[in-house]
Amino acid sequence: MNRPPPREIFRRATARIYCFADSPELCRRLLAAGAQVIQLRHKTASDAEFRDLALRMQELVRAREDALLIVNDRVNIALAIGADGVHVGQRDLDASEVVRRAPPGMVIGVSARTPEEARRAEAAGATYVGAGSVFPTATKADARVIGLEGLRRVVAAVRLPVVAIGGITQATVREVLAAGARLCAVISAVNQAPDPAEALRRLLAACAELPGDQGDERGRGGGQEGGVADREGGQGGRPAAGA
Ligand code: TZP
Ligand code: MG
Repeated sequence: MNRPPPREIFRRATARIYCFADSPELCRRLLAAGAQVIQLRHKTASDAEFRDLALRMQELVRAREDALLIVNDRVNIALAIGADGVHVGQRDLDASEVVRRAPPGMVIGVSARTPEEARRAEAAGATYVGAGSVFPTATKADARVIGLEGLRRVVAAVRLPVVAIGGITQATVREVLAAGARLCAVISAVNQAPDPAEALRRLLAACAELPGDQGDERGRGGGQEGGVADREGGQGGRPAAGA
């Protein structure tokens, strides 16, 4: 199999829900339901447990040409196992330091609540910006709500693809994409559903045929609803330091 570099897999992803898994079993089910971008997020595992989970989940996504695994927070583990990607918040390791240490092609996501944070992430060489919390959420205790307006401001501030996060559900996913998000990151509406795979399938169906879909040239060309022409390339054309 000729698996493209992770950044290319990220760029090409047509499934517009960014998923989360904390077990290989959930990862396998989400992949089967169509997930292409999956983050390993586990706040309480020891480093040894986390590394083991990451390796097992990595094996599952590496069997696929169109899916990738992003490691949350633990940059040292992500780098040590050669993960496809890593995601850091504003209080984690500085984005430019992550970019400097990362191998070429690795996806680097950085959380940003404001246009200023987003611009700094972009200047540091991030691949995407994670913006939120768009809506109130019970999943992250310290999340502050930026609303759709805050999301639009982040989208307008950078050329990077923006991954919206926070309280996104079946009822809101389309308006979040319409605000310019490239992907919607969804935790509870998938992972706490009675059947996470089915919940993901329904969300993916709700996103289908929106501007920004791969088959939709309007979206790629910057149509009314959140054009993404400039947001798909990430670091395209502009080599990031150390990348
Ligand atoms: N960052 C901002 S909001 C959030 C994170 C990790 C939690 C998102 O979870 P949910 O359940 O989709 O609101
Ligand atoms: Mg973090």
